[in-house]
Amino acid sequence: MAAVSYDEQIPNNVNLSGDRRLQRALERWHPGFIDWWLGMGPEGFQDNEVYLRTAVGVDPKGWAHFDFVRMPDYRWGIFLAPREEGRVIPFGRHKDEPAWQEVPGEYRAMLRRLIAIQGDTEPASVEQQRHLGKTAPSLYDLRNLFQVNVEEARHLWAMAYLLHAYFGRDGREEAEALLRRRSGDADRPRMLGAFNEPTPDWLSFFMFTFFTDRDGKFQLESLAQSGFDPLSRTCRFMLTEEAHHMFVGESGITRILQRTVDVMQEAGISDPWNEDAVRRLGAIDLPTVQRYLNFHYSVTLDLFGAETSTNAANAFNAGIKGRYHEVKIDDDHQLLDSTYPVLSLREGRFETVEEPALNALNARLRDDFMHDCAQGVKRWNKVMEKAGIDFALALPHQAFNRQIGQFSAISVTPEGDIVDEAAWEERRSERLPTASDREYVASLMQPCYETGRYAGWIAAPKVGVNRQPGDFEYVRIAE
Ligand code: BYC
Repeated sequence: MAAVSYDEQIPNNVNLSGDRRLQRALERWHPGFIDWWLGMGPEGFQDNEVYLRTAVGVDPKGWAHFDFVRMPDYRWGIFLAPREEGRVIPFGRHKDEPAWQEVPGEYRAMLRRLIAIQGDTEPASVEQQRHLGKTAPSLYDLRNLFQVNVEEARHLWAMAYLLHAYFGRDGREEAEALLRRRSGDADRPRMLGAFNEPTPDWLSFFMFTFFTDRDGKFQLESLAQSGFDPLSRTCRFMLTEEAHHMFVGESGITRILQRTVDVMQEAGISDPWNEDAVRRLGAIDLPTVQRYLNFHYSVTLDLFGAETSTNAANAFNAGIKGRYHEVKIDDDHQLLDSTYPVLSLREGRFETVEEPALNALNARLRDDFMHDCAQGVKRWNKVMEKAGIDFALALPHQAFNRQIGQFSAISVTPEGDIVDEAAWEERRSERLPTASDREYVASLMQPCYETGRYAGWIAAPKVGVNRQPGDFEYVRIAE
């Protein structure tokens, strides 16, 4: 396994010093990246020391090294999972041919587009989260936010590397463009919808890392199957980082729920729908958590594209983007004759239709994602069950609040009833965060930077980062 070299300006395990042209190209991109980080990365805290983990190798078991570092000095770099000798393309028309080490000419445009989309999401999320440090509920959470941010920035490096190393001049231009687009900008927005939504508060942040980073897990896993070996190896290593981001989201919401039920129990509030009573105690009421969940889940479902897609079929046929856990699936991996059941709209009603499996790949990946989300929601609901509070969070119906695909044309309740637009609008405030929900959540967002202390709306974590004690100073705030 190639060890990570930290002696060079750009840490890497791809023998960058052996390719002077590529090294120079990346060294030219580097200052633009640092400018972007300083201008669009976390606001403030750039001079504070933060307890961060850095990759020291690509072995999933022991890759991390924890230490205090100023974020601009973080050792971003290029880390690929080790090359598997004799790897073959696992699916599609080229199944069982040797995996490509160079970009196959006929699929160049398709590959470049997928890598650019993936690359675009990474800086976008950092931009979305850039103001959150000012309102962190604890030093522990502040540190987790920054860990997520530096790793998303490293994922940007991963895609910029592929563009520079394998796509010549247009790859370089694409890598420059990744630094120029801006989340939410009217003229130069990020490519995908969810990455232009603001992340104004920590409830949104935890929902984003639970749902949207999970989209990342499923998309990266499908790209990790790719017959283009450098993409596969890059994504395999990125997946090990993504797991932590989903942990931040899942545990963040668990801690919010825990605090809410604790406060309700202490005050003897048994009716979870009594939002005002819970709010008067400074906790986040459960219906508000549900509305935020509805928003983030539905916006993230859009990231999987249309239910039936020839783009997805072409990428699979070409051996460029596979299915989730492709190699573990027991079928012919070509899908020429098979079908897949897709929830569809037929004459104004839902109907499950057997579509050609190749065209249904987006729907299939979305199904895998929905299943994974449902498991997480079950774990969240244990908090209320244990406290004996009669409230369960639920994923809304997959057609609820959609902007992409066939369901974007209809109005659907979280329970899955198709209603007319006026009826939907009338009850919007029960289903999606309202201005007053957002105002209330915003009012709670006061920083809590005292070592070992937590804001009143969130419980302390069960264990510290890298098993550090409860009073550990994760971010050195005091000058
Ligand atoms: N917004 O045939 P369709 C992550 C476009 S998250 C705007 O269904 P396809 C992360 C589509 O481009 C993972 N446009 O498209 C998480 C197409 O346009 P063209 C990111 C959209 O290609 C947290 C047209 O509509 N990675 O890593 O099958 C923090 C027709 O649609 C949207 C990837 O997504 C949308 N939501 O599916 C940090 C992987 N949806 O070509 C990071 C790469 C569709 O007709 N991307 N369109 O002009 C893909 O695999 C696919 O491009 C998509 C879309 C799944 C996104």
